[in-house]
Amino acid sequence: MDLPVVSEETAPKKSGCSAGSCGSSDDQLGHLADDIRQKVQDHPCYSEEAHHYFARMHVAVAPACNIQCHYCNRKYDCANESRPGVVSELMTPAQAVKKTLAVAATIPQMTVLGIAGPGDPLANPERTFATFRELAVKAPDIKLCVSTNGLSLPQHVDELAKHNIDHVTITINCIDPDVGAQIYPWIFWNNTRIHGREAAAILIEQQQKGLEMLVARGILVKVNSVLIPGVNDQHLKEVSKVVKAKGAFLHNVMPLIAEAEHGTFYGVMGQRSPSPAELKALQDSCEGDMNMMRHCRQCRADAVGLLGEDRGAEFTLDKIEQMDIDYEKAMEFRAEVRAGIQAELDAKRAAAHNVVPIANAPAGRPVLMAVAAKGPLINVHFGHAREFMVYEASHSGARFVGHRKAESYCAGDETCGDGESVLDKTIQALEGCEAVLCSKIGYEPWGTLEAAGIQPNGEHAMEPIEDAVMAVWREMLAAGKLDAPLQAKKRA
Ligand code: CLF
Ligand code: SF4
Repeated sequence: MDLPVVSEETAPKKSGCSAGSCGSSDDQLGHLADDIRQKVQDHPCYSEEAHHYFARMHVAVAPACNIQCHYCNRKYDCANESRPGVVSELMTPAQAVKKTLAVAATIPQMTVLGIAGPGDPLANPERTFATFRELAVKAPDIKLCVSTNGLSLPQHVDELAKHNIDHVTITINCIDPDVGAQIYPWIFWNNTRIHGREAAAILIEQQQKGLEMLVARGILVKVNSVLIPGVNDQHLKEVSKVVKAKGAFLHNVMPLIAEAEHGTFYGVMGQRSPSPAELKALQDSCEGDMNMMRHCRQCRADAVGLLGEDRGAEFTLDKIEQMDIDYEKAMEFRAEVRAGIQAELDAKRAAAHNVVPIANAPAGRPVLMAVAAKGPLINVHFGHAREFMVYEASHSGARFVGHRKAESYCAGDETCGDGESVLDKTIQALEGCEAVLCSKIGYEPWGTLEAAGIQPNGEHAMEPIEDAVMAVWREMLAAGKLDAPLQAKKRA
């Protein structure tokens, strides 16, 4: 994989905000109370804007789980918080602390340490809290975060509060035990394995109780839900309403990952995953009730780096052993880097604040555009992109709506190997997008994309994403391309 580093190319640079080009990322934080904004502004999962600038890491200290989900096979990562792929190294708390300090010293933008598996962190409370306890002392500038299925949550809420853990994710796939019985074959509860509807009812009750207890203690709660077509797709809007009413801060609806080769029940049974269009439609329908997260990358339980990148290979246990870490010195550097990013974001928000709305804004339909970028600038060659961020541009601005995974078209040369079939797959992944913005693109893929109805654009290299997306939208508008509805063949 193309391992991204925070370099001149990927580091945040200027990100001026021209009229009409600021979308949800700025608006997202504007309405929040100061104390909440402090908690989310540098958390890459809780703020869409922050995910362009700040990194997170997970330490895989929690191997066991107390429930079974039909989408999980723990030879692969926890599907709640990770894409399938084995955890490379299970760690002891002491190793996890060492790794965290090494990453923090190397990646100053790493602001959050999460424990998200590969099992359930609260089914492994000694290992989880030993890690948090030590990090709270040794790296007080790192936010601590945990993701759980919620079964054991109520009994651990006080401990979570004691360690100053401000962010907790609960995976809630249903609030109806009949739906739950189709997702969870069993739970392990009071030393007994319980099956079916009864198991789902206990799990749901514990999740809801845990949510209420966390909110009562002022801890921010994000709810993750796995969208499973035909099982909970009709039900998740109700879930969204209920968790919002109970005080959850953010709802992250993620697509089911079910491949037969992962050996999960759903994978083997041929349960399908939702399409990007189905996922977006559900997220849109929930949005009136709830803040929706759309930038989740379903990370591995040992992920390191910006969301969507994986620098884990740089921090294996043997490599960490070789590192000489002066954390006090690193803390100074971290503070400098973060102050720089903060100044950058403040300037961006001030510019957004000063934008005067355009009277009689021109009509023109919304357009989906794919963007090849790491961070806030358009800085990735089309042929190197492993994912594309998708923005919806309209007269009200550019709005991040999701991302699409892709295979790298080629490793530096557009004419290499079996580039054609990879390109076909990328075109399928970009279904519904009318333009793709990247730093550069080769002649061949350009022609193939154009023929497929996706206009390539390499003219906005190193420009802020939202500005570039809006510039392209305005060009399309001026060219009269946005008067008629999009032809059905291009939309999902
Ligand atoms: Fe990790 Fe989760 Fe904390 Fe983030 S991930 S424990 S809240 S620090 Fe983030 Fe990854 Fe999605 Fe999770 S992108 S899978 S939502
Ligand atoms: Fe797997 Fe996570 Fe479900 Fe446990 S809670 S079975 S680890 S997906």
